[in-house]
Formats: sequence, C-alpha cells, structure tokens
Amino acid sequence: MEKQKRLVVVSNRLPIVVGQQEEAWEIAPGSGGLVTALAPILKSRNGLWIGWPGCGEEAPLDELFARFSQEHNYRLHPVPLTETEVEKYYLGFSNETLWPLFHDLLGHCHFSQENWLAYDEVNRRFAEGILQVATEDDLIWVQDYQLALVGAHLRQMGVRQSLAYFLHIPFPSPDLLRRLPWKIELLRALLEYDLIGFQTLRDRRNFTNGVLAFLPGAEVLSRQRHYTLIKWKNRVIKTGHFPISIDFDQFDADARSTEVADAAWYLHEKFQDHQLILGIDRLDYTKGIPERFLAFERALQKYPALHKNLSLLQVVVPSRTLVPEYQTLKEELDGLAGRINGHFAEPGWTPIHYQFRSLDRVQLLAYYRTSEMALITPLRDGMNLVAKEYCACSVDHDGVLILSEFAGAADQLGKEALLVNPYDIEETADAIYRAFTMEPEERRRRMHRLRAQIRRNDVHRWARSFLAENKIQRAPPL
Ligand code: GDG
Repeated sequence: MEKQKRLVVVSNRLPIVVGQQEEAWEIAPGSGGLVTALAPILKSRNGLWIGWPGCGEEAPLDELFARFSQEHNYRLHPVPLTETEVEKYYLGFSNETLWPLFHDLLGHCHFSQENWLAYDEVNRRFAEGILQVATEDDLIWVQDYQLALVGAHLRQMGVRQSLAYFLHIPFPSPDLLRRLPWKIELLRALLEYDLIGFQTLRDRRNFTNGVLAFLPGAEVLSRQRHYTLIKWKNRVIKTGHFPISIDFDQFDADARSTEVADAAWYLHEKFQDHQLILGIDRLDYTKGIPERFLAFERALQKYPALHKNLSLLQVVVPSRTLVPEYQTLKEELDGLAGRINGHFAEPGWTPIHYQFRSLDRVQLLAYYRTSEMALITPLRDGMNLVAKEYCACSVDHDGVLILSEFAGAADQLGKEALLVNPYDIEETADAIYRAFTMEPEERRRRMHRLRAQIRRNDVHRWARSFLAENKIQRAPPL
C-alpha cells in the first residue's frame, strides 16, 4: 500500500492565538471550523501548517511553536508579514477587492495596482516559506482567497508535485469577474493547482465558465456530477465542489452539557414570555444585517401578533472596526435598532436585543440552543457555518431555520429551512411570521431532517472527501 503523504496546510493565518499573560508568552489553538477539521488529519499525518502568526516579531515563536507541536502533534511554520504588507495584501487586495467582488458586491470594490502587486509579492513569500520546509513528497493544500497565487509561484520556483486549493468564499460569475483588471493572471495562477475545491456547484460552474470566457485555449474535457476536468496547457486540472461543514457530534454533545443547559435556561428565564429569533454575524456588509432589521420591522408592522411575543436577538461580532466602511455599517445598525425599538418597544418587551461583541463558546451554544428560530440572511456567503451550528445545537429538535438562498448552505439545507431572498423584505417578513406560527410537529420534522443532513455531511467527511488520494494525483502532461 502506498504510504500516506505528509499533509502541509497553508492559510493566511496560522490556527493559533499568541498572547502574553503577565510576563509569560502563551500559545493556544484557534477555534475556527478549519482547525477542528484539519487538526486530527494533521496529527495523523505528522503534518505541518504554514501561515502568518498574526503577532509582531517580539514573540519567541521558535520556543512557542516547539511547545505547540509537542502538545498537538503537528508543526507550525510562520510567514512573517510587515504592517504595510498586511495593509496592502490583506486589508487591501484581499478584503477590499476580492472579498466584495467574489460576494457579488461590486459597489464595495476598490481596485488598486499597488495592492495587487503587494498581494502577488506576499503570495510569493508564502511560496518561499513553503519551500523552506516542505519536501517533494508532501501533499500541499492551500486555503482561500488570500493565497490564490501561491501555486503559480511554487511552479515558478520549480515545484512539480501535486498542489491542491480550496476556496472558502463564493466564486463570481464571468460577468462580475470581467471587472477585475487582473482576472487573467488570477485564473492562470489558479490553473497551476491540480485540484481546486469550491463550496457549491454554482461556484464550480462560475469558475469553469470564467476559464472558458477569458482563457482562449482552455477546454472542458469532462463534466461529471462531482467534478469537472479542464485542459489547459497540456495539463488536466480537476475542479470539484466540497461543501464545508462542522463537527456535528461535538456541537451536539457540547450543547447538551450542563454548562450550556444552565446558560440556556438562564436566557430562557430572562425572555420567558416571548420567543427568540437569533442572528449571529461578524460585522460585514455581506451579512445583510440592515436588511434583516428592516424585514423584522416589516414583520412587526404586518403582524401585530408578534408584538410582545417575539424578539430578535442579534449578535454582531466586531470586525475590521478601523475600516471606515465598517464604521458606517455599525452606525447604520445602531440607528436602525434604535429606530425600531423606539417605535415598537413596550414595557417588558424590547423588539431587538442588539449586542455588539463576541460571545464565549458556552454563551454561543446557549444562544443557539435556546432560540426558537434563527434568521440567517447573508446577501452572499460561501457556506455559513452558523446555520449548521444552530441546527446541531437545536437538541430538542424544535428550532426553525430561516436561511438566505444566497448562502452556500442553502444547497444542502434548502429543503427544510425556510429559504428567503434577503433583498426581499416582504418575503423575509412573511417567513418570520411563518416560522413563528409553525406547528411543533412541522418544526420537529424539519429540524430532524436538517440535523440528519449535517450529521451525515460533517466536517470530517468534507476533509476526507477532498483529500481522497485519487483526486489529487498530479495529472501527467497530455
Ligand atoms: C469563511 C466564509 C464559510 C461567530 N460569532 C461568534 C463565533 N462565531 C463563529 C461561528 C462560526 C464562525 O465564527 C463563522 O463561520 P462562517 O461560516 O459564518 O464564516 P467564516 O469562517 O468567517 O468565513 C464562509 C467559512 O469560511 C468556512 O468555509 O462558511 O462562507 O466566509 O464557526 O461559530 N464564535 C464565538 N463567539 C462568537 O461570538 N465563540
């Protein structure tokens, strides 16, 4: 049997938090879904994670990383970035160009040649970092939109082995991609990978159509249910869609823990007389939070039965707060929540409980568990793990999920969730009322199926299916 290759994961940020307690430096694993998915595989494959540590040079990284690898059985390798690089490559090109464009929000795009060049240069530096520690027997797996050009730089540096890439955010249609001044460079660079993974079939199709539209000579060799083979410059590249997910069993078990049950009970006591509809989002214009507030306001106008019986519990996690656009969004939300509460509040009932902070995990799970409904209405989203986490924590099987049709998660959950177009305030308002009045039996039936779907397609399955060895053999030249 062929020996399993060592896995090298490359992402913008390393999956760690480095900090100082009193005088002593500390390192702890980060908490995102990607870490949960990949850590067990990295451990079993003696793996390596390469990325920006997210801290300044004063931290004693060698010592901290050695401690980390002893405790976690996989190694870390840093790619240090200067403040200017972070500004232009990360905040600039990644977050002000690719992020809005790939989320269909052209109006938020900023196109700057200087930022593009910084992006290219930092991607080259990541490739150099990989070369310092990876060998030709490793399986190299690059993550997300910040690092689209890394594969091409590795090729220029003479790397011949199989390279894999996964895009966590949507891929835009050719019409939108056309606007990007560097689309050709971007597409050519992506085709240097051997396997390219997307979240949904739509993203995969958008990519194929973009390649066919902008790269004369590219050809589709085969379109199958799970993958497309593209021929480009005497090579065959495989693209597929692999919807990312969560560690269902972990969420389910944690949501049943005494700690979470107590916190959920406490919340329930506080909101005794009315149902809760939950929204949890990072502060971001892709999340559709103002539209959600307007839909909730409309529901209150249309359906007086909701008064004193339903509150929107909206948690907004601070993010990119130094960027003026995000400050404006925050002010808009403050204004809307104030206006709606000012108009509808009555003694003992506040329509919108709006919290601008992050929650610890126990609180987060308690919010999921106790809320009768979730209102998850991004204007566009690669997947949206909050939707899946909400279902996994609905351990009494009685939650109702209202979900944007533009979240990647809608592909899998669309049958049992109430799907809405977040731009359609009327439709979303009606869905809120429908969820509020849904019979317990229908709630249970729908939630039961949602949970079964997520349990079956959990994050471990996602990682396994992507890494299935046969999908990532480097295609020989034709
Ligand atoms: C990308 C794509 C894709 C949120 N608030 C708190 C908190 N969270 C956690 C949730 C969830 C995660 O953050 C957010 O997950 P998303 O899926 O919404 O988005 P990202 O991970 O930011 O972004 C996205 C994803 O990659 C995976 O491929 O789904 O479309 O944009 O896990 O639980 N966690 C805690 N407190 C909070 O207040 N502890």
